[in-house]
Amino acid sequence: MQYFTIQATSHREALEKMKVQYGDTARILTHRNIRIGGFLGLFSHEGVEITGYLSKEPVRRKTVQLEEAKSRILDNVKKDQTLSKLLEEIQTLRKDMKLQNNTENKHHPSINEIEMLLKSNDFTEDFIKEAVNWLETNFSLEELANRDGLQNAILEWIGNKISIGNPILFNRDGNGKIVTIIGPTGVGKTTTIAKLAAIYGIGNSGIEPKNVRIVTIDYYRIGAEQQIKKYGEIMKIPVSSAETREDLKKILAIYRDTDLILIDTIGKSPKDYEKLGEMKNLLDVCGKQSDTFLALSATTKASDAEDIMRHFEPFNYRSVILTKLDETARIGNIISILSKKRKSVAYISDGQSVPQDFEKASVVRFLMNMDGFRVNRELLEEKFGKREASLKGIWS
Ligand SMILES: Nc1nc2c(ncn2[C@@H]2O[C@H](COP(=O)(O)OP(=O)(O)O)[C@@H](O)[C@H]2O)c(=O)[nH]1
Ligand SMILES: [Mg+2]
Repeated sequence: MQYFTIQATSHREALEKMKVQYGDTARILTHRNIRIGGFLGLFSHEGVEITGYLSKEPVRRKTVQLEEAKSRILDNVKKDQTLSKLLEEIQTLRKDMKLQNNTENKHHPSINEIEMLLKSNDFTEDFIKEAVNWLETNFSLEELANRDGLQNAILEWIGNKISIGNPILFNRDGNGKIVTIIGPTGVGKTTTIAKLAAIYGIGNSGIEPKNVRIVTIDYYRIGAEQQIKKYGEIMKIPVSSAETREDLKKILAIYRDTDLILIDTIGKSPKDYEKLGEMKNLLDVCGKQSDTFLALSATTKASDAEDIMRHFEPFNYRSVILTKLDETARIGNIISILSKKRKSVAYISDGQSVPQDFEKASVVRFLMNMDGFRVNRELLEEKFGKREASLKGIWS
């Protein structure tokens, strides 16, 4: 991008100079009054300074457009068109002019570039608007011209919008820690339960194996119970199923001395309010002891994700487990909605392998996933790595 600065004694003269030197591609960015010439402030005179840049496309003169439109209208009239046709023409012309005014030169080209990148990463319109607004109000022209710097800045801004939730924290009072995973059908709740059971039950990444039990209330779906029982068998972790509040109460009482009770839940459609109500009633037996996570697939559309979060709100889930991260290169949709709903994400799941494809969520990991950005990993590690290291939790 080529920038220019022009000084002149009047605004009109500055514009004329600009036209002569740069023609139709010149776009003005700033305009200010200055003092020109002189020595130590003496003999100087008033003047103006304009700055701007050269656009790739020359501005199509509006007068040319108007002329074209006028002859189009006259042609139509000549052809004996009705008055309504004429009105239609005028309206289209008006719209065209408005559209052109709206898109032309609205933002600095660097901001346009960021806007496109955010769009291609599936960030929501609201989120993008906020980002553009932030760039417009906080960056000087000079800073805007530094595109790499701007990309780092916007990534950091996005990073600050991502909230990372604590992983499972074990009670110190010896009571069984209950972890419940809720969420729509097929997002990977059962797979995640198996992963957590393996990580904590078998011991992994330097963790002492813990006493783990699995409870399933996924009895509606044929085969669902077998699925988790199979995992249990392989890992030698007992699996019980609960169909009623009484069942669940009993099971929790029996397992009160275990380190971790993982509860796998029914994956009914979030729109099936009746079933959700039943499930809530059943899970209420766990009381405040339950640490509840919402499993959400990274492939979910932003509007659907928002609906899901709303429907599961009554379960008071503490944080989100983002699943199927391996199935999409774009996560702006989820980041936008998590930020809008002020919800944190504690874990990510990025594949079907138990327990490998599972880790604590991290801002750096999310930002590294961003498509089309020239990511400076070191810089991001420095900004966010330390903060994440200080997050409590035994498993890192
Ligand atoms: N690609 C991918 N598939 C997953 C992931 N987690 C689970 N799955 C698969 O998604 C399907 C549904 O998983 P399941 O755990 O039964 O979902 P649930 O209905 O929520 O319990 C299974 O085929 C899993 O192997 C993941 O992180 N990535
Ligand atoms: Mg399941």
